Amino acid sequence: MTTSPPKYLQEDSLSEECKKLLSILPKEKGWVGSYIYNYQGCWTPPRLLQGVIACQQQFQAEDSDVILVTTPKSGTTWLKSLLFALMNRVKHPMFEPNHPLLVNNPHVLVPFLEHTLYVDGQVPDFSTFTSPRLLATHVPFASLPKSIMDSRTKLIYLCRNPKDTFISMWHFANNLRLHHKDTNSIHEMFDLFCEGLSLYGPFWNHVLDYWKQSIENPNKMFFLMYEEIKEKPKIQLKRLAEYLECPFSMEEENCGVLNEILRMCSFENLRNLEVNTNGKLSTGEGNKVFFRRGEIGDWRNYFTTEMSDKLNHIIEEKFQGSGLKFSYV
Ligand code: PAP
Repeated sequence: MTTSPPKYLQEDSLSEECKKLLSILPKEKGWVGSYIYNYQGCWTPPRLLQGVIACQQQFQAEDSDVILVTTPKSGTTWLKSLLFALMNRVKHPMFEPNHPLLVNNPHVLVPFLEHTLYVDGQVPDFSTFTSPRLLATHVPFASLPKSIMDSRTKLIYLCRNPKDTFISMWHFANNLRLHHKDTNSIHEMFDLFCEGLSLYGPFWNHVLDYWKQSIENPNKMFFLMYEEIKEKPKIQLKRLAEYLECPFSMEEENCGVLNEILRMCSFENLRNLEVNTNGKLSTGEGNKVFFRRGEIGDWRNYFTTEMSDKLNHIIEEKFQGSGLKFSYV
């Protein structure tokens, strides 16, 4: 059982600068901590906001960086593992018995900028990183550190259909809330989600802003959905390799490297590893919370017809004319 919230949700020891900013930002009740604040159009808990600001002020992107951007609960852990395996397959061949993914949670191998590296507002130590650096973030497009767009850094964006995203988020929040006495009903959380009040919400703004960027600048931004990886994992992995300019050779294909990456990063395999069953992140969460069900369409087990209709209506309204379509909703 969790005894204290993960570090990025703790509200103590914030910098004076952050406290000053919080005092003037719009705030609303959060799902887990007491409040979330609207910074640059996006809802964020206080500690994460400190991380976002430190990252905006200090992060210097390198041309060779690869940054995974995701909406929370869209399959970040999965894509982190796939990208790590893909990009490090020369240094860490897939069939080696001590592959880092077998003994580390993907969040350790591919750290979040604002959740982990900059969460204390300090300059992190990048000296142990090898090039190309593989990093991650949940921040919306408007809040990306400037150097990311000014450099040749490549971005990969991942989202997931909003119904499954919501259910995954709701479960995750329930886990985090174990240390609180109160519980929030699914309906209460659902209404907040629909109003845009969720971690890094509004969900639709997050997705649409990156979607537009991916259309305008496909060499800089690769847009992907959880459902697309589930449906055609091999094709998506090959597309990612090509986008990152490290395509699979014929020999690798024949030797089963692709299949082995997909097998190693599969839900079943990662979930059952000792590190992901009993391990914990430095931010406090147990690794196992990142491996709940790993399926498309779990929302059907929770949504009423009214909830489904309401979200369909919002999706229709928000994404109309964008060319973006979610499947399995
Ligand atoms: P984060 O944004 O907090 O990092 P993230 O990894 O995006 O979390 O979301 C976790 C979801 O990805 C979980 O979905 P669920 O709640 O619907 O089950 C988790 O099960 C799923 N997931 C994690 N690893 C995998 C994987 N290897 N394959 C497929 N789904 C996965």
